[in-house]
Amino acid sequence: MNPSFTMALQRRLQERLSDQLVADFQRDGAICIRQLLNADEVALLRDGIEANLAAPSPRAKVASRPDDPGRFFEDFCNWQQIAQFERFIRETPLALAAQRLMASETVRLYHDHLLVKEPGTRQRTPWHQDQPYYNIEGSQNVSMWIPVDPVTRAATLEFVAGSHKGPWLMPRTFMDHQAKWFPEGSLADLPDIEAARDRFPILGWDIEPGDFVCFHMLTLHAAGSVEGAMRRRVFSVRFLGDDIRHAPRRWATSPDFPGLAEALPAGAPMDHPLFPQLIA
Ligand SMILES: O=C(O)CCC(=O)C(=O)O
Repeated sequence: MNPSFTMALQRRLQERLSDQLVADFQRDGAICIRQLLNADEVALLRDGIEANLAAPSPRAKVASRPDDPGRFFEDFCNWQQIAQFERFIRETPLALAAQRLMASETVRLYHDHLLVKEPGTRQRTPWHQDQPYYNIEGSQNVSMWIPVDPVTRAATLEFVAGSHKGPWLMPRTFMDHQAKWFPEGSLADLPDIEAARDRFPILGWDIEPGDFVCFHMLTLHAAGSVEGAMRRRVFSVRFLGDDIRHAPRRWATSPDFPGLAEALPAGAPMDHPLFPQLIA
C-alpha cells in the first residue's frame, strides 16, 4: 500500500483508538470504536452487502425459522468474489486497528461473514464463543462487527466482559442446539446467561454507521431481535495475529475451508492464499 495512504489511515486511527480503548479490549475482550469509518467507506460496504444479498454464495444460509416475521441471513468468505468487500478490507484502517488490538506485528485476514437481520426479525443470536467453531488455535485474534445501519441497544451485539480469558465452551447449532463440532461432553456447556443477566458483566453499545465493535474470538456474545422497520445489515471481518496456528478438525468447521487440511499441516501458521497477510 502507498505509504502516504497508510500514514493517513494511521492518523485517523490514532484519533479514534486510544490507549485506554486498547487496554479495555485486552481486559474485557470487547470494545466499540466510534466513527473510525467515513461515509464513503460505509457506502462502499453497503454496496458490497447489497451485491452479496443479490447473489448469495453456496455457503449462505438462513438462520431464522420460516415463520419468523423477518429473516436472519448469513453468508461467509466472499471477499474474493465481491470487489467492494476486498477494497473495504484492504483500504480502511481496520487492519491497523487489528494490529494494535491484537498486540501483533503481523495481521492476516481470516474471513468475512455477512449477518443481515431484516426488519422484524424475531430470531435472537444465542450466546456463544466463535473460536470453538473455527480451525485455529492461539489468542492473538479479533473480529470486527460492522453495521451499516443504526443499531439500537436492544438489537446490538452484547458481550460478557472477561469471557475471552476462557474456558472454551461447547459450540452448538443456533436453532436446535446440537453438538456438531466438539463431541458431546468434551467441553462444558454455557451457563444460561439470559436467565440470570444481572449475574454477568454484560457490555453492549448502540451503534451509528461509522462505529463498529471489536471482540476476541473467545468472548461470549449474543444479539437481540430487530424491532420496527430498521434493517440490521452487518459485515464482520475476522483477523489473525502472530500466534495463530492451524488446528484442522475431524468435523466441518464454520466456516469450512474444504481442502485446507491437506494443504496446511496442523500447527502451521495460516500461510495460505485464503488468508492473505495484510500487514507483514
Ligand atoms: O450478528 C449477529 O447477530 C451475531 C454476530 C456474531 O455472532 C459474530 O459476528 O460472531
